[in-house]
Amino acid sequence: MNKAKISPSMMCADIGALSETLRIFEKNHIEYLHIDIMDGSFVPNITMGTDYCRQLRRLTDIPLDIHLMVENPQEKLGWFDIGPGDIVSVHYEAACHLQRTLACLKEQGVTVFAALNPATSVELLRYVLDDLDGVLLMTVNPGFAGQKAIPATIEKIRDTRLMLEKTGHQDMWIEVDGNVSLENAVKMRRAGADIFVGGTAGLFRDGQVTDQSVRELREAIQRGE
Ligand code: S6P
Ligand code: MG
Repeated sequence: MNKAKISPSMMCADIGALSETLRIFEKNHIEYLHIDIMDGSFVPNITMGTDYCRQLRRLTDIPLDIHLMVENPQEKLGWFDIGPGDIVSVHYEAACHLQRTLACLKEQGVTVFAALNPATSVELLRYVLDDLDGVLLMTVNPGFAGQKAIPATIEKIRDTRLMLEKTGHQDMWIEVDGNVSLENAVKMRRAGADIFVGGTAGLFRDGQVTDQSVRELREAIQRGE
């Protein structure tokens, strides 16, 4: 089992309290910052972009976990200031030539993940597993924070972990994104997840993150071990 990590969803963070929020993350050894890049086309919403990533980089040393929800991701990879230590996730459903896109990311030295919508089978990644460091499983349909998790995604985490073990990729990461509440975090960890995106359900429960909300999420994850 990989060591569990938390990746707070920055679209849920209070923009007026960004510096304080980052200091709380640093103090609590938060491992990544999850940044949702939405283009209004692949998903019905528009969120953060390249400048936001650049500014965050200036404010903290916490590595970025960039979740690209955009059409034609390959042509946009060069827009981001990314490098070793950062995670970049590309959606299977958005990349026409997924293997080529993943290889391109690898050349940039980043940690490469493929993201899957809830309805997409993990079997579809079987022939690109060697090009991946991890899989990002959406447990809600991408586009918005504050949704309810789709129950079948717990079974999907289990199936993914099983497939990784069977194919000799047991060290690969499984990231879960969507409604990672304290209750769901236990089940997700038990099913085999390693990286937990903390949003309105788990980390920003009262709109703000606190030492206590980080601690409670870590404890919930640990209860699943
Ligand atoms: C959704 C996006 C996610 C959300 C996160 C919010 O499209 O990819 O990263 O920001 O899931 O978390 P929560 O706890 O509000 O569902
Ligand atoms: Mg996300």
